[in-house]
Amino acid sequence: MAASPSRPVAGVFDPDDHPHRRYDPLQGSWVLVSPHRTKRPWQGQTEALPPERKPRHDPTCYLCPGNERAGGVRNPEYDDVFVFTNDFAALLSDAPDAPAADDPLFRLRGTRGTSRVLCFSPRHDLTLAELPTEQLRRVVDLWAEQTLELGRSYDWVQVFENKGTIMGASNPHPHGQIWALDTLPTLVEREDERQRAYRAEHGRPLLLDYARAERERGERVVVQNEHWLAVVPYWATWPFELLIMPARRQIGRLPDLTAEERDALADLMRRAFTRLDNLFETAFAYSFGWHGAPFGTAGDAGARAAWQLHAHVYPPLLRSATVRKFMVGFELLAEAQRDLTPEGAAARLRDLPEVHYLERR
Ligand code: H2U
Ligand code: ZN
Repeated sequence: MAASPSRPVAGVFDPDDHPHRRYDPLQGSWVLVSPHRTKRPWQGQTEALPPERKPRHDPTCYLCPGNERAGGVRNPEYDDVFVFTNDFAALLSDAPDAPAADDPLFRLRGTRGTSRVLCFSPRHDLTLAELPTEQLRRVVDLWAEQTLELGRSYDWVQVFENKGTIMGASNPHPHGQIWALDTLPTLVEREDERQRAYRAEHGRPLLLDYARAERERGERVVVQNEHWLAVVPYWATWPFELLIMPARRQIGRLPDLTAEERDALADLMRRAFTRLDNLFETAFAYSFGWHGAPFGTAGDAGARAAWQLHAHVYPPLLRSATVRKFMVGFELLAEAQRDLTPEGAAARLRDLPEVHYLERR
């Protein structure tokens, strides 16, 4: 074998140096880890940086208080959080019945649901990381209220946020979305299966065991408090991916959180997102969202015993405010792959201050 600059010394296996695969117990899939490649040079694409300073109110923003949205509806002069039905909803509550098509090559199912947009604050210029903790707490309450309400009609309530143009967010105004539907989406169905199987085999919820193990090991922990834990999961795909989960007890869904747990969550989220922003001194783009026990017939006793509430944070940035990880080639054709180890990523995030870089300037 020819010598190569990135080729580690063969011999005793070292997970910090040698290629290996790790198992994602929530998805039942594998990720290839290639730590020796972190030394390779890069001359690829860079992303344009968004402007750092935004106005508190933007007259052209369709989410700011008092402004007009598509179709001519005007937002109220809201001064807290604000929810409306997406003017371009991906799911419709009154979609017509679809005849089930069961040809093995042309299967189809009808589906009903709804999509909402959630404004986290009237301030156009702040992100979740910069919101005062009290306002972040209001956002947690809003997620819980919305989940409870939509869970009465739909099996799955997906709370999420796309942040940053490189993750497809259409507007910098701090906002998220909720899509609710009458069936379990594909990735959720797999988490449901995996958590039920783990509970059946081990007698405890998968993510409660995982949180305990990660608190003991410590090497992948980024932020924690009395009630919550944020780690770069052992099986992370994205370079600085985070998994946020309850630290100590089983909690099925957002509405089940106590007042104290909600305060603690606001604290943990502010600290975790501040660390991400501080890493490359930029508003860190991500897709972020909550998974909890399903509702309706999908939320039976078995599901409620197995599910642990958690949030996935998937940020694309890799080595600077402008260099992202692409999921291409091997990832699209074979399986997820990463270079930087989850332990290395967690150590970098742990080394950062919890004061936001914009506040320090
Ligand atoms: P994203 O930034 O994650 O794309 O969310 C913004 C949503 O806002 C998007 O789904 C909706 C879009 O359909 N929208 C409205 O409902 N009304 C508007 O006037 C513009 C955008
Ligand atoms: Zn705005």
